[in-house]
Amino acid sequence: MRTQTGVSASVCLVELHAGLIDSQCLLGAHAEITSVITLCRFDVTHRDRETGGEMKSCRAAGLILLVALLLGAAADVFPVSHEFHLEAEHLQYKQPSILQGRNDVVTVTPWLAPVVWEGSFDPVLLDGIYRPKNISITATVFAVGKYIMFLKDFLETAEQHFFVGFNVHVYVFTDQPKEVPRVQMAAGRKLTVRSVLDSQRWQEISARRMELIQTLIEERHRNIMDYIFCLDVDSRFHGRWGTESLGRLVAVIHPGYYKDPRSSFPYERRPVSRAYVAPGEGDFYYCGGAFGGLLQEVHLLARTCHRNFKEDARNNIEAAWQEESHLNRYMWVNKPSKVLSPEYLWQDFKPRNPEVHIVRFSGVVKNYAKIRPNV
Ligand code: UD2
Repeated sequence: MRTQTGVSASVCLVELHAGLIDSQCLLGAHAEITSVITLCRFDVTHRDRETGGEMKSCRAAGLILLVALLLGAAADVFPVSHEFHLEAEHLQYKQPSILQGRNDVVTVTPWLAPVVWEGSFDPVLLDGIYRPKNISITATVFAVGKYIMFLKDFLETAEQHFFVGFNVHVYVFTDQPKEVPRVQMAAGRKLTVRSVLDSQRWQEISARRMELIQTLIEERHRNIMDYIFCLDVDSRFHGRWGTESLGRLVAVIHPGYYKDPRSSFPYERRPVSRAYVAPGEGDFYYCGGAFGGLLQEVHLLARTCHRNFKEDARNNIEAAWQEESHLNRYMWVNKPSKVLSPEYLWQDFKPRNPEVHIVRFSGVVKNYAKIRPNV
């Protein structure tokens, strides 16, 4: 038991050095470190009794060294979190109020995550907080087969509205790299094209995104404490999508279901699937077309959804809405720390509802039969 705990604490420390785990895991590591120290203490006392003090000095020195190493290592590796350190010195912005504001919508979930609506945040304040941090935002977008036709609009409107003034790195995954349109990008923004294979099934193209997002984070971003958003290509930006959307784990509420009871959400309802959500469970119905958060968090999400999707495939089952179903299951168990209102993924065919003061991003109207490889 001693050995196991020691090993798992060292693994955690190695991961801490590599910057791979988040603050929750840091707390876990701290607990592991504490238990290793406690066990070592027990070891010293116990053996001293057995051998009569002979081993005492060398074991005590070992213990001190271990404690110093562990504490030193922990002090070294505490990441500076974008999430919790919100420094706002000498910024000028509108006085906040807890009496006035949006009263037509709910702006916080029962687990106290903000729900972001126009009027619930101050963009000047938030940009002022995040600009000095020199954060970077990765965006992934897939344009496979005929969906390449949506890419130009997506990229051009992202230039106008998506994290304007911040470092943005867009990754385009496509089977037609030569068809990727040239779009003028502002300083600090860049685009990388990655080749992927086409598929005969749109379900597979859509679902495969989780695996590719997982791999991208593993390959390119192992040590960086920054953010990523994964977005559908058949969409355009119409209004600001910026620092107000940053969070540890971020989900967008689907515009089609936010007025409905959870019993009518299109969750996967077959218990045999790893995406299963039981009757009476689930918070909101979230979009597969937009989600994000800190790299480590999205890595965990993508890895889990991909694993569960593969496990389902082994059992000859495909969840009702592919990776969207797995995402919904994941977000039910692992609550998002920030929820974006349907302003962040509206649908062009839907008239705007009165509570939606601005549409920031929306899915374009498309003829599925014409653009998908299968029906
Ligand atoms: C919903 C989700 C979508 C996904 C899907 C279930 C929203 C707005 N959309 O939309 O994210 O969860 O349900 O699988 O929440 N793609 C291609 N080529 C193809 C087919 C798909 O590149 O031939 C990519 C593309 O980036 C597209 C995305 O996959 O935006 C999702 O496919 P979709 O838009 O056809 O899915 P849809 O409209 O059913």
